[in-house]
Amino acid sequence: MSIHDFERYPLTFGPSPIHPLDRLTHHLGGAQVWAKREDCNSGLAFGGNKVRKLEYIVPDVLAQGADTLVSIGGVQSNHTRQVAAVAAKLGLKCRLVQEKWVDWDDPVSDKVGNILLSRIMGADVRLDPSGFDIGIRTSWEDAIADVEKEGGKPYGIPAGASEHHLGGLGFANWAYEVAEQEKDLGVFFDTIIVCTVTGSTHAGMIAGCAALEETAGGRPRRVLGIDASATLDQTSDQVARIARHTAELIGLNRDLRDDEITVLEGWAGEHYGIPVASTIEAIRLCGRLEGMIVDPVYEGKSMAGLIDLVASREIGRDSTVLYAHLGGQPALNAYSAAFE
Ligand code: 1AC
Repeated sequence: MSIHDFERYPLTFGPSPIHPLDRLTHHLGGAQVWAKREDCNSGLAFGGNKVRKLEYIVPDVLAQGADTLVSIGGVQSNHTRQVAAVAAKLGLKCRLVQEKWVDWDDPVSDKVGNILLSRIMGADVRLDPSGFDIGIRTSWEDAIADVEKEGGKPYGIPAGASEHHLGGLGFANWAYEVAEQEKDLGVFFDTIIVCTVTGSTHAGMIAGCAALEETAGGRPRRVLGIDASATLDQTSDQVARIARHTAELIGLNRDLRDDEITVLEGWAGEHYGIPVASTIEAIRLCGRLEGMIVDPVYEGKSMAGLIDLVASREIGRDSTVLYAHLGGQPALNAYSAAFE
């Protein structure tokens, strides 16, 4: 079995764009930095990394004859917004549990950005006071049971689609897509930087890169996850578990080594969803140098990591780095106070 044997329901425009970040590269004075843009990957509600994962989950939704997608995230979850978009596209209903994962005192944070888009797309949005946790949530299990009691046919998609058995496939395939784009562009990305919280984006990349190396003669590269959960142990365990499961699904004939699974701490701050000084600096830097918008919850933190790793030469001057932009920008609407 390989990644190519899994059914994929097309929800993206095709390969997401890759482009150099020349002015950022010049500013950092070191590694060549490029970005691969999941924020431009689809016409569904501004796209994002979850759309890629859902391409591999939708065939199972359709096979099961479900009529309602049930998912969960924080109030400003990008994931739930993308589930709402996919439900709308498929003509399904959508029930979303939006927990209070972030203690961010903005009076409109439950009204703007991602949650606004989910409401516009017709999702049944239910707020829940529970705090942050990347694991399986009883509020989500209750929502699935409620849809069933109401006579619906629910299909549960956990936070970030990460604890779903097919949740790592979207980004395993991303690795193959990168390899094709490298041939066209005449570059090789020796280092990938990705934000990690619930884990399946990062885990899928690890599994995909390992499989590429084993089956298609791919060159080894580092996939560095930047933790934005501020619950490092839980995220690291989840990344490792999903990476190993996904590697097995796509036919990797060996166990992943521990040194292939790297989650770096130092840029999350104390809490998921709360930007720190380095987050805000990274957001402003990308905006001013590249016109590229990154967000305070995910990409601002992974970009802060990239900047420091290049500055400290942990990523060498001769490195060519691919920054995975996962598409978290709509949450910015809830963070205006951070930029006053
Ligand atoms: C945490 C999964 C996550 C989201 O958008 O809800 N990235």
